[in-house]
Amino acid sequence: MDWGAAVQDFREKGYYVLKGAISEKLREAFWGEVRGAVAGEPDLRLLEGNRITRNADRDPPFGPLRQEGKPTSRITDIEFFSEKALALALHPDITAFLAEFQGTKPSLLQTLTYAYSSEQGAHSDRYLVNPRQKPGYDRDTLAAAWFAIEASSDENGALILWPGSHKIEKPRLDLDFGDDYTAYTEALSALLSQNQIKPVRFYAEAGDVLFWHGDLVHAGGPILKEGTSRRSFVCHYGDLGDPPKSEWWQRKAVPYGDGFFFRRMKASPLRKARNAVRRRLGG
Ligand SMILES: O=C(O)CCC(=O)C(=O)O
Repeated sequence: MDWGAAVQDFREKGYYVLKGAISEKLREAFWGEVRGAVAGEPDLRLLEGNRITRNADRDPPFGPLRQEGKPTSRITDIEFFSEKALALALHPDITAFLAEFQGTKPSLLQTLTYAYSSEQGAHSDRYLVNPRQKPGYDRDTLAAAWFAIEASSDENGALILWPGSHKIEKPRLDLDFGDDYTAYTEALSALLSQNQIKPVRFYAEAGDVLFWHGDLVHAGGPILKEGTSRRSFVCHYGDLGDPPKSEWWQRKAVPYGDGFFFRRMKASPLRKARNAVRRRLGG
């Protein structure tokens, strides 16, 4: 594989597709571990909009990952509970591509696991990915890999991409819109039109991997056939150094294949007690 040519194409368009990179066996084993974690891991976290909840604190635990009228939920950091998540995230083809892009070994910053399209409006990840282990990382090295665990179509909300949009200056959700997501996505959509950047849909086959540049505008397509799943796994990477150092006491860098991930350290007894009180008080 000519990774240099692949990365040149990526730098130009802002995305790159590796067709059929992931075997069915690995995809299904991964999803089996996701199901296992949902059923048995009290500390698994779920993100809905901006709200994070622990599996154990939900009533009923987890429930469906999509409910009418609510933002689509995603599991965060499944790699704390799933070895197969690491086998995907730091697969040799993935780390080879990212090493070519970044010029150093990639660090896995965070992961999101979806059973459905997020239906999330147009956005760039550049200022949305803020890893606790190193908030001040070099954002020019940010890239994502999106793994198709199943095929995507118009019915289940195939991803929407705006090729070349990583090259234009954009407003920020936090600084320019006070975290008003609707106003932010509307402004981005207007900016894309002004720059005559037209969207393309990514109709994935199961096993495809799509890389997108940290500043490429993308969106989760609307689900046209209610209830149709679109299982996917999204990993964000950046250059945090080799070896990377966490600036946060609860994360420790661990080598895996040709990259790194961060393991969550156990909370101290004092912190555990404080968290329990907070939860009881609903804080
Ligand atoms: O899979 C999706 O629907 C969108 C994912 C996404 O936009 C993201 O994780 O940044």
